[in-house]
Amino acid sequence: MILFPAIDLKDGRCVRLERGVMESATVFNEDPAAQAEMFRAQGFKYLHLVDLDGAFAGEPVNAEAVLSIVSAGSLPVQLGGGIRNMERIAFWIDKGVERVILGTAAIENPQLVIDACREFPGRIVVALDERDGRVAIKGWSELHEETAQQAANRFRDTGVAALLHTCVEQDGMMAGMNVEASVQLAQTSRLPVIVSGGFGGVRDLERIAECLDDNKADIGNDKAGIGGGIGSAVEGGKASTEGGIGSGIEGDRASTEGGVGSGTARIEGVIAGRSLYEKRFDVEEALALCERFG
Ligand code: AMZ
Repeated sequence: MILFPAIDLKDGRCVRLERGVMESATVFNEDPAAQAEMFRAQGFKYLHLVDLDGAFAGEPVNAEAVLSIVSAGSLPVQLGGGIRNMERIAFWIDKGVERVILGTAAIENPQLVIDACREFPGRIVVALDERDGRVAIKGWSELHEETAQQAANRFRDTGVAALLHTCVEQDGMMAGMNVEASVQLAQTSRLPVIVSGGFGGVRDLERIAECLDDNKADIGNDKAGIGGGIGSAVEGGKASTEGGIGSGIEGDRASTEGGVGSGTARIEGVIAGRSLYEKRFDVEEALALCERFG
């Protein structure tokens, strides 16, 4: 499991919001490239980068800051926010972005996801941000009619590398994640899911493992316990052949049962935001746990 440190950009600076509200922004670092380098030095392997102004504007706004991070090359980057057409996707991939995240465009123009996955296999992530049971788009300022589950079903066979599932109500609150909803999304969609919103510390990682494996007695044991638990939820099929973050991520399309604890589910990773900046958990411990989960 990957623990993604998040950098959200507003006015060229690293900020954290509460529940996605711009007015709640707290600035944590004026130098995004330096922040990325700090995350690398802490032992993180991949960066989750969001152009917040871009998500609201519908086009990249913090491109300069993004480029400063990507060209410094501290960590491979997945980037979202304001990427709404093929030209932008190609632009960022050409600049060295490992994976591109599509939120609003995936909902409003699902054909773009299909085309982009064909053009850039393994490098497209779809963001399904959920508020009041519906998908939130355009900087979370609008609610779409579909639920995340309904939208996810449309992307099942498009070849997306992963779904990013953010629970807006939890985001930036550090009070724990809506793990059950994300695991359910992974089970019904058969796609790897990145859990986002409310990460508070290692307890959330353990809860994911518990949720994936009913056998709670295995938690805390050796690889046969946690590793076996999560591993057993990942069954064969469709191994990714692309490099980058997506490599080694496998999804099984065979099972059709939904519901937590049944069928196949793959949690690719977790987004850490405010609790990371506020040093509310032990990074080393969290990274070690993720490593163990495989
Ligand atoms: O915090 C917010 N208000 C917010 C946010 N973090 N709004 C959008 N986003 C993120 C999504 C996704 O990663 O989680 O922006 C990306 C989607 O952007 P777009 O422009 O494709 O909808």
